[in-house]
Amino acid sequence: MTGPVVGIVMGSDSDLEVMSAAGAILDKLDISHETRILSAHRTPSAACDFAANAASRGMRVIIAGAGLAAHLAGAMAAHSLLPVIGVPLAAGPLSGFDALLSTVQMPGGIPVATVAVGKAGAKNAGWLAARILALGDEDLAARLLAEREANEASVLEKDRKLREAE
Ligand code: RP5
Repeated sequence: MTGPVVGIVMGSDSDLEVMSAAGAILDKLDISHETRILSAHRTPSAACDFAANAASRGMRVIIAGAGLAAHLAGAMAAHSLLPVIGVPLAAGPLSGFDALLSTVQMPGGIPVATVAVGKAGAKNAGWLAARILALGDEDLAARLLAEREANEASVLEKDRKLREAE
């Protein structure tokens, strides 16, 4: 049995509702994943261990979501050579702007691919992880293409219905 190829980590259980959108995209594309609550600040050793062991456990991408002073994605990138996708979350009075800057403003050499704040970002983290994995997986690339075509058809259908109703 093969293990999860994507690790989804988040700083708190309060992030779970938004971050579950990343897992939903991976489920749709039949990509195995593991979800963990790990904090760069509250559980630094466990977060470090997860990142350090992810590649040897068979993971190929890490998605990390956190709010406030969001250092989780950076901590993942510091302790692993896997591609890390950071999802800034709106968890306080600054509505995610704090987490956006904390996640995106990484020093040179320790990259974090940062997506949008909140649920759109969580979804795109799933899609981006799939695109990375699809580089070495033709079947997954075909599933991604089919999903994009279905999405296009669905929007065009909504447009057609709207015009019909006018
Ligand atoms: C961050 O602090 C977490 O990622 C979360 O977004 C935020 C608030 O956490 P809780 O106080 O709700 O546990 O570390």
